Amino acid sequence: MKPSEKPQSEPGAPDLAVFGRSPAFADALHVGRPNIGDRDRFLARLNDILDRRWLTNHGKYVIELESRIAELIGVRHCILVSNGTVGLELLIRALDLRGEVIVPAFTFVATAHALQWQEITPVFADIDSATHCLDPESVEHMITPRTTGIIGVHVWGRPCAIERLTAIARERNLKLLFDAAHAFGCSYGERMLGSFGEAEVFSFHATKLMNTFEGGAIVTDNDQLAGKLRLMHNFGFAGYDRVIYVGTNGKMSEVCAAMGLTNLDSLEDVIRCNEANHRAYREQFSGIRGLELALHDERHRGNYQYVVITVGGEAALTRDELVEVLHAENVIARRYFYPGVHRMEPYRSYFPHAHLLLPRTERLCAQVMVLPTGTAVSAEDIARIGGVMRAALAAAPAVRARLKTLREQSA
Ligand code: T4K
Repeated sequence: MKPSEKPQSEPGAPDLAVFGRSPAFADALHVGRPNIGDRDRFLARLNDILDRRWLTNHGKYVIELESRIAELIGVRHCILVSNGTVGLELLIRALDLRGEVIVPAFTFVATAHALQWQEITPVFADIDSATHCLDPESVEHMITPRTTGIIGVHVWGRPCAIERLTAIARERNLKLLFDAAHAFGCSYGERMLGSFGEAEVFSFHATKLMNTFEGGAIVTDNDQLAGKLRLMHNFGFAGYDRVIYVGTNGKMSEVCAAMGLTNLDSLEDVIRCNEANHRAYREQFSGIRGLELALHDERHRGNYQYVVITVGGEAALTRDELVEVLHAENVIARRYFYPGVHRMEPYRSYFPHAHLLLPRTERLCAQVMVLPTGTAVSAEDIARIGGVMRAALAAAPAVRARLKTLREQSA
């Protein structure tokens, strides 16, 4: 509902914006508001960049950030790139993947696009309803003679079934890589995510736990692969006037690396803030029938960057109804990853029956909503969001009828 379509307030109606009350928030509360580190430190770095007139091409700040990330993850190589999608594209190409590659459909569309962009067919496997990550059994069912690899996605920063996927890849002679876009700062037991498979790719997009405005990183222990990736992300240059490989321009600029270093300095504070927000949401939603907050397994370290709620069949309102209620209150909840990559183009046209093979993905796509968190969201905001949700659920029949009327009026 747009603000111009604000309905008239009804006397005696629940205290909700869909009934014409003032929204709970004057300004929109977004999922993915950037976390921004110490401004003075960033500006000092920016001045240094300008003073030295070294703006990109593996400058001082890119080198420093690569070395700090490699150390944090516990790998030998980190190659910073212009964004996570380009990182995936480069890695897929460097590993010489072809034919078919198995991926989840419950992911951001970039995971599949990075394959399709190179005319490799993404084959969608189903997920485990408990972790929201690839189900190894479904992966096995999707393997054909044309399969060359598996891309696991650590959805919400929760680790994939790494051991089982590694065993499948080994047995079937497939390359295993991970889209770790959500998983910076997360671990699998004692070992950091980023250190598994052939290599892993982080995203440092503005909306991610740690941002470099736009950016990403490929991390690996494989020296040969790292060497190839370094050439590939810089046109194949191996020195002045010497191109020895086909490449593109996937480099990160100095200003992005300066932002990354600044944000890395405050990474632990951001994770602590996210964890506190996660706890606050947990308190708000505990005991509400049908609402389940996705938790982090205590055996692994989470970064808590996403607050993910599944709205089950027993809830008094559906996920979509709750999202409508929240949007009216200026809480811009997101339906990640609705409707599922298999239902987006071109995949929907290529594989019109894919949904029949992905029952758990289908269910989750209809149930998940992601709520605002990060350093821009306070405990008070979360209490207010909880209040809105409880008020809406308590008045579910009236809310449902009201939403129907509003939909009919705007049709
Ligand atoms: N693999 C996975 C599993 C991923 O989730 C992603 C990215 C990738 C690969 C690819 O990595 P990158 O190539 O992006 O590095 C967002 C992000 O654009 C995308 O990076 C992210 N995943 C995805 C989950 O979410 P959108 O289109 O849903 O949201 P967007 O960009 O409109 O931002 C969300 C909200 O955040 C906005 O409504 C407002 C707020 N926002 C956004 C920006 C950019 C701000 O407040 N400030 C900002 O600067 O995709």
